[in-house]
Amino acid sequence: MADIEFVDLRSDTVTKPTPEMREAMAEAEVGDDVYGDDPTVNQLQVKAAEMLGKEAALFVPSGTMGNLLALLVHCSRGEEVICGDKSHIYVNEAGGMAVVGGIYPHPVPNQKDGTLRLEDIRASIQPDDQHRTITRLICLENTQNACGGVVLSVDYTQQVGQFAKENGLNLHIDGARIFNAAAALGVDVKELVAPADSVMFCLSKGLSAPVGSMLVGGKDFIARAHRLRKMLGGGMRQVGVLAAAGMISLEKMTGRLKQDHARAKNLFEGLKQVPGLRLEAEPSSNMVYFTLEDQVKLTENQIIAEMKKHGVLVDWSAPREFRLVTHYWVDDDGVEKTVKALGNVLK
Ligand code: TLP
Repeated sequence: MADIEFVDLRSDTVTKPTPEMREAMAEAEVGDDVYGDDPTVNQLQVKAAEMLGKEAALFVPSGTMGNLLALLVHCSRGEEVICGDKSHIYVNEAGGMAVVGGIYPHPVPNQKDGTLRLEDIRASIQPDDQHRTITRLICLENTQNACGGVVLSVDYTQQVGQFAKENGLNLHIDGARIFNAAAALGVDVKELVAPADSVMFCLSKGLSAPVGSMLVGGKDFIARAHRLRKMLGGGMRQVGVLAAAGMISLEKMTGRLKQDHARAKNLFEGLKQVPGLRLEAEPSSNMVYFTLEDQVKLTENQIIAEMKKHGVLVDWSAPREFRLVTHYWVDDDGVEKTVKALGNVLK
């Protein structure tokens, strides 16, 4: 399967298009998408909305832009979003909501299982007081990347959705890996995102498209996001060449994510046997996190360099902590090779 030299576990963002995608990209019918003339983009948007059970969808260049558009539509300047303190929108999007939108993030602690406690959300809602900002939105992340790629359940999402409604707030889901979450739970993705007003998910990452994410929601919400996408420079013209790969992501790749999760479990079991590594909870999706025990004297960068010599690319996620991510281009041999290589490097 893999035609690559390295086993690349740095992220699922490194996935290259599959041979079928490359063929579809070469043959894609295209048109100027700013005129609404690209049939492949139009088809992808209809398909994405239908799969997630929402009215409309918009093809965007990246997950970061999709999340930013959602925040800009839901909140005006001086308004607030309640989000996890480990969420990608809070930590890893260059403060876009504040920089571009004047939107104020109100972080609450992500629990180990990725959830935000309802009591914490409740306590974060601003009172109606001229001194305060105005709370507008709750944002959840599923799977929750920095908590170990953990999966938020249907039940929990419903509770937060219900809570949001009762308090006049909207709910956005950063579902960069929502299909991984649905696969791990064994549910239709529609059911998982039903309580959300908007969802962003990535076609790149585990679904292997080279570029692109989708923002889904109600018709009016998407119409407003469409205008803002143009403002941010995300009107992409003959972009059916990318949407064609995205169609394969939705039609063919969503059904195979369980294989990546099984490989993550095998990797976790293998790495548990490697002295010097501390592994905690078994992975629930495609991410394996581990911490270096004090006995390991190598630095993170030395480990990265040594692993590269063994043909394996890894990356650290925090001091003394690594995150390894399985995806379409990591097969069983790749998992075995990684465990062996780490054993040798840490010997
Ligand atoms: N995540 C990347 C890095 O930015 C950390 C990764 O390697 O995991 N939401 C979530 C939950 C994400 O994990 C990411 C990317 C994004 C949004 C942003 O997507 P892109 O990279 O397409 O802007």
